[in-house]
Amino acid sequence: MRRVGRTVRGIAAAAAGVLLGALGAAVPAHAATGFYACPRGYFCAWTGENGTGSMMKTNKNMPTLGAWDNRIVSVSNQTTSVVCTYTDANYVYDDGYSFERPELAGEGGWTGGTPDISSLKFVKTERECVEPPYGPWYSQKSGVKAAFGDLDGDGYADVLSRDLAGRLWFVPGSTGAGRLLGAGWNAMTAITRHGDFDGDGHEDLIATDTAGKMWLYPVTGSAVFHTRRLVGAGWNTMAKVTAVGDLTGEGYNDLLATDKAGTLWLYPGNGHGNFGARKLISSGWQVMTALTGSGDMNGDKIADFFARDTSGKLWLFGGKGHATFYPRQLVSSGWNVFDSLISVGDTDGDGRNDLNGVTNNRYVMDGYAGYQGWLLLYRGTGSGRTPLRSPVQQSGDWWELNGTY
Ligand SMILES: [Ca+2]
Ligand SMILES: [Ca+2]
Ligand SMILES: [Ca+2]
Ligand SMILES: [Ca+2]
Repeated sequence: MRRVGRTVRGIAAAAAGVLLGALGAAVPAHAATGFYACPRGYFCAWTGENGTGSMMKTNKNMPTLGAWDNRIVSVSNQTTSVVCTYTDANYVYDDGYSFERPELAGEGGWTGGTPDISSLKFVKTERECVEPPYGPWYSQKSGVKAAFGDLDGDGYADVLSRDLAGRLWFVPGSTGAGRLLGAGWNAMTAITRHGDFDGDGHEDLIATDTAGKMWLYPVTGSAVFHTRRLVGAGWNTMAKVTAVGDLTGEGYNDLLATDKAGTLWLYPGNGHGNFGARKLISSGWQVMTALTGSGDMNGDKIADFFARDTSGKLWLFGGKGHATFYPRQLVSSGWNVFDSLISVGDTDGDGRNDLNGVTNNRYVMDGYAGYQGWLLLYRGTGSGRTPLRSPVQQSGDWWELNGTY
């Protein structure tokens, strides 16, 4: 049975519909009647159940439905988009909304109960029925000029947000108004950034794809991406690739990578967008499920990083500046509730680096798990003894995204 395309998040639900399933038994798959009268490339609606009665078809957004207002009883989505339907005109969802995914092969459509649809629109991902396709990100202006995290150089730490359709969005901390950078980013296995790699003084993005290629995306000071450049191949032997700032003390930003055997390697940047001979740091890193290059967290101005293990413990690795580290230090437990750990420097404006995270469905509130999509801020203290304060919830509107960087 297909999944019902009627869910409402955080608002009152529309009148409950009745799901009749794929209906394949009632209507031969190729007969151009009922649901199957809907041509490819269109969203169709009928005044009767199961694709009966009068039919309308559209492939364009409809802020009002004219003669079809409050008359739609069944629908079929033969497009490749998600179609959002709203119980009010102009995509207003005060009284509810729902969505219809593209019908899969053999599926007919959806039959509802109350005919209450008054507007509809086509989107790529379900969250776009009611949210922007990126997470709501706002930061406070930092009094300290950031060496990383601020992609457009305005003093506000920024993020990159990937949606489920694979689009990557630049979200400036100053306004939260996202800008599309491009599509196809679901082919990337690692997306990471931490300062400048090619020597122009602006932070760059590094990504590795499923074929193992590593790409450098030079970014201008206004967060415009230049044409990407191939850095190297063979990175699909790595489980994780993370930009961490300067760990060698030579003044160039470096990468850390763990391979699938659990070895941690440091790739020293050369300041021209490439890397020197890698250096083995240690083994046993297969127990680490996340690495994030936080910048200096313990106040010695040398870059540090965090690692999370399979049990959910977060560890701080304090850099010594010569590709060596102080003994790891336990920060706290319970970090398995995060999908993304976000290190973009100072986000609350006090001049000290912070750590943000977006939760997965293990996050518990009021005794219940399932709170996926919450952004939490851990303010940095600048002290190695207790590097992070208790978390502060920022927003619950980060659901159904595909990573924050
Ligand atoms: Ca910025
Ligand atoms: Ca650069
Ligand atoms: Ca440090
Ligand atoms: Ca801070």
